[in-house]
Amino acid sequence: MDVAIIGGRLDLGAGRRGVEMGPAAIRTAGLREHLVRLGHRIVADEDVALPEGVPVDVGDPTVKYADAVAAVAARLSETVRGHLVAGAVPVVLGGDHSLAIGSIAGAAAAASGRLGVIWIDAHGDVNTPETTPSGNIHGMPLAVALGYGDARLVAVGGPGAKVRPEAVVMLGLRDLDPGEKAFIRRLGLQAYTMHDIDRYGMSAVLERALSALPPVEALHVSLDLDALDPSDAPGVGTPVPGGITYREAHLAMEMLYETGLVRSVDVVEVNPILDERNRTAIAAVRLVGSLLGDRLL
Ligand code: Z70
Ligand code: MN
Ligand code: MN
Ligand code: MN
Repeated sequence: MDVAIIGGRLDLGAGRRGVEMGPAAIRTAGLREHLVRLGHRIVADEDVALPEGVPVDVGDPTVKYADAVAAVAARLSETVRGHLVAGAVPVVLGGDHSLAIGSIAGAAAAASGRLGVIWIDAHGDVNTPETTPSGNIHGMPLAVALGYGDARLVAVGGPGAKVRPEAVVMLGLRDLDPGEKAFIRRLGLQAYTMHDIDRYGMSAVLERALSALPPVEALHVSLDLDALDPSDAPGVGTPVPGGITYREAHLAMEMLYETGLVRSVDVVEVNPILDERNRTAIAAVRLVGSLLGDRLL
């Protein structure tokens, strides 16, 4: 496969700093070398950051730094769309999860609207300015992709929703705000919590989730490293106990690869300041490998 590595140097969507160094940590953990070893061709390795001249203002406290986040997301959207049209798989390194506003917009544009999104996260990231407890945009990107929230964010990469509710799968949930629970129920999203994974197993949960998806042209996999258990991925801003194991995460990546539909990827929320010996970034590298076809035998 042709792979484009895109560093998303953004932390304004998160409540704490440091996550803008995630791309450097993941590169240092050997992403390029690992993908080359697997037989892929790296066709680009670049960064997307805040355009010069865009003021960094908190602004509305219910949607902090929205102008700056929208500016980065708009750039990322174009970058992702460009690589997809050229036949490469964009791998977006975060950075905070608000980057997914841009990557999903770009992926949707390239899939002519027939996009599926697999959101792997401890959190729902479906808050809106009306429901957010923090004002942090990294708690909102999936709602934005579905067409809900701040107009500046929803407009990134073109007007309106980028994915339909039926084409979304959420996996690994264990820390949802009250407004997020209501949102998930109202839209009827396929949402699998840790309860489901413990009860039925990752394999059965993912099989069911994939078989319930409508026909899609492409899958975008958005992996927040805080979906993993903090014992396997300590370097994240909001560790939540009781998460997906390293083994379950790899199984999920392998099963997603087997669909043959994965066209774009986010690996986000890696915060090297909070990590131990870059373990979380190393896990991220191995997981991207599994998602792009690494086989044990
Ligand atoms: C909470 C909020 C969050 C991380 C997403 C948490 C948001 N639901 N935190 N990803 N790491 O503030 O909206
Ligand atoms: Mn947070
Ligand atoms: Mn997230
Ligand atoms: Mn999260």
